[in-house]
Amino acid sequence: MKKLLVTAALPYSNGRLHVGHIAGCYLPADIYVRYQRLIGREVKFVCGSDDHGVAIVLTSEKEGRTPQETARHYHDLQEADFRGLGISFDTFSSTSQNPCHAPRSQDFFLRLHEQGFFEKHSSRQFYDEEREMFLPDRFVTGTCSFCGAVDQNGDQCENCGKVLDVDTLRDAVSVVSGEPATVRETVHWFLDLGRFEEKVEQWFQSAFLRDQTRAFLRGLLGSGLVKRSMTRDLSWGIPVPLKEKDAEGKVLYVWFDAPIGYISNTEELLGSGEAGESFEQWWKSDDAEILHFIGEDNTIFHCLIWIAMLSAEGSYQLPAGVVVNQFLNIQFQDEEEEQKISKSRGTAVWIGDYLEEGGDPDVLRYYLTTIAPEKARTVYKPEDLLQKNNADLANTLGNFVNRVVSFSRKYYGPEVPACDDASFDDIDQAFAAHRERVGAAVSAKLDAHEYRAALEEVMEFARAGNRYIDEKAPWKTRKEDEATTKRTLVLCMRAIHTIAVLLQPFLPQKSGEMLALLWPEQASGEGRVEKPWSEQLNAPPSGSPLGEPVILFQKKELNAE
Ligand code: B3M
Ligand code: ZN
Repeated sequence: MKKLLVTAALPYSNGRLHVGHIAGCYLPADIYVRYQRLIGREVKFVCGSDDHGVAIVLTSEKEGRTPQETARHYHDLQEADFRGLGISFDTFSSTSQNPCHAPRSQDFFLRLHEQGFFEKHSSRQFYDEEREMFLPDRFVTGTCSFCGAVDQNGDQCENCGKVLDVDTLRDAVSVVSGEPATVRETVHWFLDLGRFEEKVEQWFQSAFLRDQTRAFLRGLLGSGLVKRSMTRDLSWGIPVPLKEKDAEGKVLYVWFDAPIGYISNTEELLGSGEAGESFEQWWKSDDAEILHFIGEDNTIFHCLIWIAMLSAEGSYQLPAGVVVNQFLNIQFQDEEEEQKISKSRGTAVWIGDYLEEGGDPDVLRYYLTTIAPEKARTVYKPEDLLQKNNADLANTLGNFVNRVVSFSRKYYGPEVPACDDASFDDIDQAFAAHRERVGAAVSAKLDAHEYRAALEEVMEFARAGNRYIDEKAPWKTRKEDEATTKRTLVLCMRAIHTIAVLLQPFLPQKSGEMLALLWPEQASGEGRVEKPWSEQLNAPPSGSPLGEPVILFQKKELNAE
């Protein structure tokens, strides 16, 4: 098994994180990473904030900070949110604070420059006459001429995904002054993506991509790749590393330096070789593979531009796949239609608020996985979260666990009772057989990046456990048939153990509590047990002490309509 480097998109450090970010790429990446660690794979999970670009400059102006202060401020808030949700990065660095990042990015730029991959030429860009500045990317808004969507920026249409520039963004207005934007000539360094079409096409054949990502890229490849400027007229960013006059005052395009952050953050984490381990053993070695997790709006940048950049640079390996989620919309109880999650329209559910209000991280992880936008856009409904907390987590899972352990402790003492495996009846057999297969079913779904379906396999087994105990009714058999009653309870305990092992990637805390309850002897430290995936079919033997039952999931009051 190759080593695995997983990256999750570097969030812009100009705002807090909301549920859409988490559902988009951080949670699926974390689930996959935890699963891979449990099956014994060597994994590095790399992320960090994306600190450059116009977005950070605009927020800084609005909030009265310098760009560096803005980047630090939001980096720290984001890091706390990720920690609160149990997102298990090996590093959450920052493109403006990681000392490896600027040199690594400039080196990358120079490698392309030396090989003659840049074309320097003058092009027309939006300009703000009043503020005397060029208006790259998000400094302008206007209407997308492809699909007619209003309020789009000068880089990409959020609605149709097309690239926007002076020719395709209509009625452009400067975000800085509010005045209509003019157009002026300026010199930039362009990468002709068309030169890499074959390379991208080859990569596209063998990489892991979901169907809708493939279809989207097919369309773009079909209409031909264009030249894109890799530099910007901006004061915040990484200086273009060329001595010539034209390069003065110019910085690397944020989408040029940001993905290089995956490399430089690995470099910062592992060093460059002097101390033994090196980032190159992950980025330039056959025994490692790389997997990116992103949201749909980042597809072009990762699957076309980044692949072209890496192919041009030539020394790094291409990613084995890019796992792309679609957008998560939101719908509040009193509203008829779902809408986009938006900070300005106040339709975001912030992670910081959720955690501060005492929200359980595993409950949010659970809910977001059940609505994961893997194939199409899906909708977050606050009521739905409460409802699933009550029905799935508190009832199907929590009650089941509690019923079994409390009942067994009450009548047979604080240890796992005896069980004669030779006397299974048909119902026992069927339930035990389900347990034998559920692990492989969950693995197969996780291997295919179908997180939602993987979790559903576990929950389906938990529901089967509820049906099993209802059918066997140990509260009835207790009086006349102790052996059968004990067998029922033990089979349930084995099932709970299996469920707990399989839930580890999804609900890291709650699964640990379940394992500690069932088999406290194996719990290490503060009740934290990490069971290898292969132990799903192990279970505490008869005579093994049980923990004290706890309420795993609190029921939540549903708001009346
Ligand atoms: N910062 C876009 C975003 O936050 C961008 C991702 C960079 S990944 C290299 O949506
Ligand atoms: Zn559009």
